[in-house]
Amino acid sequence: MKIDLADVIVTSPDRNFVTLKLTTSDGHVGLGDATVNGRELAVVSYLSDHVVPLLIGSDPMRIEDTWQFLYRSAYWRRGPITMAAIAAVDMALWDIKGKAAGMPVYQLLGGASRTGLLAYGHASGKELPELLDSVQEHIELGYRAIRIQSGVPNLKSIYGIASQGADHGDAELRYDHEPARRGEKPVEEDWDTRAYLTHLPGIFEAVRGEFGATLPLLHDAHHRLTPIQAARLGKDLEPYDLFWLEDCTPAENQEALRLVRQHTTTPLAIGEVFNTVWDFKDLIRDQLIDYVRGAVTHMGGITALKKTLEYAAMYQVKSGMHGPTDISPVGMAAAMHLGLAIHNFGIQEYMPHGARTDQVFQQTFTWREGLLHPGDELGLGVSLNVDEAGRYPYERAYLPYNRLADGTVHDW
Ligand code: KDG
Ligand code: MG
Repeated sequence: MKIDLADVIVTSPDRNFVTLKLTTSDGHVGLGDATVNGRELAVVSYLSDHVVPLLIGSDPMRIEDTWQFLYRSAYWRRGPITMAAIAAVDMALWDIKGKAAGMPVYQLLGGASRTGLLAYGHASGKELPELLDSVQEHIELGYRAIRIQSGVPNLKSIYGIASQGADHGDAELRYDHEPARRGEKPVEEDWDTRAYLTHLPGIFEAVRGEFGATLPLLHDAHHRLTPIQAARLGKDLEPYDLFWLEDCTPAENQEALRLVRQHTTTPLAIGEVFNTVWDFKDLIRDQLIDYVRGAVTHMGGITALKKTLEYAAMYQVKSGMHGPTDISPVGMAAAMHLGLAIHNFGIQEYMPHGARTDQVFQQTFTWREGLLHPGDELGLGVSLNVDEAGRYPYERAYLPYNRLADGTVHDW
């Protein structure tokens, strides 16, 4: 069997997605997700100009060898664009291997370690009543774990608040499901760490007061704090028993987490913007985190994230794979197959994709009683309707960015 065709497909049904489609000489099709939100065309070029010519004629069964070849032969290693491109190839090859073997991918990875994947959804509100309603809605939707994001007094617009979609002129779009805005320039938002740190503990107190002590609650600080601010937040949230505090500091400085860890027992999750095991290595070895947020799409594929999670398992660190809507249905399927198979699964982030996206990508996963399951179709279980994809050409879109009151650019 040889790889005959490699197509890079860009489609923008509800948002931009980059998908690699490999077709083999005996007719198997494999799909891989290569979406990097706001930088999609860079991955398109990396794949089309540099990777596709290397794949044509090669053996699709050699997943590990292809990964090592693409990673090492480029000489220039790591980075979000390179690793998303490698991830797409890797996913597509697992998809093909599953179809050729007559098995869903999770069977190739060792088989199911559980009946389904605990998933968390996003509750949010500009004000407390909107947030409490949103938590209730998520409970009714079947979520057994819920992320809590709240507006902050005097800040117009911040990451993670669903109803801000309407403020940005698109009532159909939940802002937390799609913070990237179509347009020529990124939207500017505002930030005030002091106001946030003062406000948030009261929000968690109110949520616990309304919904009780047992519901697992999560929160995303989205890289905006210094280590000592993050340490204070972790301590202040201890009475509310969080499942995790996510991305409390910018992810580049691994050492920052040591300071946070020394001060708080609030569990820590990090790594949605990480690309390789090297970004996680010290954090895992020194047990500075509890959950690995890496996505299959951004960590170089199933092959690489599986190894990272096996290393994490030695330190009782669990998976918490990134699953916003900018991970395509193909990337989500890969996450579900991997999460079902590994022993140290923790939780899966899950936001449903929009209706147009579901027309472009036919999915076979199930969502029952708060648990996801990738289904038992061969391979990853996702197919792509190329004609439907063609109806939605790429549209330039950027993630927002933050400025402080004095105009300084701040982490978003
Ligand atoms: O593209 C950026 C989003 O994926 C990110 O902002 C979402 O932080 C996020 C999360 O935890 O889902
Ligand atoms: Mg996050």
